[in-house]
Amino acid sequence: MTSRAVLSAGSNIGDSVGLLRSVLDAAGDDLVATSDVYRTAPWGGVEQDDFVNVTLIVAGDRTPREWLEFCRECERAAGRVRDVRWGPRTLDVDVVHVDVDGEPVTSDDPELTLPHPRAGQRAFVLVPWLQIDPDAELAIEGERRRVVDLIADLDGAEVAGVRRAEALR
Ligand code: PH2
Ligand code: MG
Ligand code: MG
Repeated sequence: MTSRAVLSAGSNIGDSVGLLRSVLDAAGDDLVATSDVYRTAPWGGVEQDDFVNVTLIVAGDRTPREWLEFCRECERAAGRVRDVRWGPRTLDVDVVHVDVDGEPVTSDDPELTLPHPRAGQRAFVLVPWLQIDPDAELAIEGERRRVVDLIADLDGAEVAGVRRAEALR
């Protein structure tokens, strides 16, 4: 199965930029595009350090479930630490969106809900995604929305909290 996936990676513990780079390295030839690194205010109400985030596009011979496995493998390799929901973590890699044969995949599997149910509210996902795909679209409650419009609908302070920091490669 040839698919294209949008992944979001984040970290706020340890060598965070190095951990983001480890995801790109693991993607190898499947890596299609990478955003710059963004420094982002924590989303979700837990008081903690700022995160670094990237959004990447990968494509290859994997099922959506296999992209999830790829993400988990990256997290394991990073010695993932996570205690609190939406709290600090060494490395989090989430599957945001998958296309198979050019069509978006939807799934209500609790382990892999597609598209990611909270991506549309997260400037730290959407802003880097828009950088690498200006035409990106995300289904919100079944309705296809342009990512550029989703960002315009977010709270301005939230968007301003997502600051482009450096190129990864
Ligand atoms: N990840 C979370 C919770 N909050 N906030 C930012 N800015 N970036 C993240 O990657 C992040 C978050 C849990 O997945
Ligand atoms: Mg996450
Ligand atoms: Mg996650």
